[in-house]
Amino acid sequence: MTDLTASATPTPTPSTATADQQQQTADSGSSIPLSTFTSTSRPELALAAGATHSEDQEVVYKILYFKLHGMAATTRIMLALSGARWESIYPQDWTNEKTQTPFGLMPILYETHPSSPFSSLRLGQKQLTLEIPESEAIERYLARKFGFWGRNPWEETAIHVFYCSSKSVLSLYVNKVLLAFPDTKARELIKFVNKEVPAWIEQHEKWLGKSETPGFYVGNRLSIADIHSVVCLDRFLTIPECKDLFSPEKTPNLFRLKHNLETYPRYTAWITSPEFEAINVSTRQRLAVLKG
Ligand SMILES: N[C@@H](CCC(=O)N[C@@H](CS)C(=O)NCC(=O)O)C(=O)O
Repeated sequence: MTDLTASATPTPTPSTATADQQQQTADSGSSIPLSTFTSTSRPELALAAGATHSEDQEVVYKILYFKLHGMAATTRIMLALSGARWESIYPQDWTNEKTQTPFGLMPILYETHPSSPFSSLRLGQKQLTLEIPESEAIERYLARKFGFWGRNPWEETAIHVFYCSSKSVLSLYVNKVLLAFPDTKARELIKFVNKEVPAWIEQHEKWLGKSETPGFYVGNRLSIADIHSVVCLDRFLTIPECKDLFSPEKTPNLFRLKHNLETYPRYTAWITSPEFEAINVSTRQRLAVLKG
């Protein structure tokens, strides 16, 4: 996807480093951790990834992305809901930092395991940082880890269907509308508002209307489908041309989903935090530029 960034201030980062130097970088605060995706042994990575949230409370997560909601919104919400130690980190000099990331794109999740008793490998002695690129891989990884995924193949599939559907409609908005050439933007927006959003609403309302527990896509547990659809709904509510499509009367089930998520104190704490508000402000500024 095209760069949705605002510009950032330069800070040089070393281009080659030993594992220990990499770890120092991870600990130094301002710079992003250096890449371990292809440089660390597979058993170590698998072991770290397999640790459940409750097994290793000392794990620290960092999510690297621009100071925008964009492709990090759902990940940040899952991290906030999980109760894990986490922080958002932002590029300081993306042009240089980009070359040290797996695909030169964000978001990237860094999961640092400090010295940990459960491992017979290096984790026993040293900390290890797991690096995961690709937004969908990150989201699905965290959904599994934090229990926002299904408990059987049918639940997983239902969750996946609605999660993917919300991902598709959001990426249509970004790619077809926001990033359209100026002469086609207005036409693409009308098509999006008249066709794509109503189709999304119809299927999601229908499914949610038949939920065993109102306010959830599946069962009575929060899932990545619930979270991502609320991200989607919140985004649509900021598009003036979309606003009339939504209301508690017209789309009661999507609003129920949103209100249900708002009953989770950790979620509310995140969306009312100063950092969330700062991300709101820069997202609004960026969208204003892209809308033209
Ligand atoms: N397939 C990737 C796409 C990520 C992507 O396009 N990221 C953009 C920001 S939304 C980016 O990092 N742009 C910076 C650049 O291209 O240098 C994912 O889902 O994570």
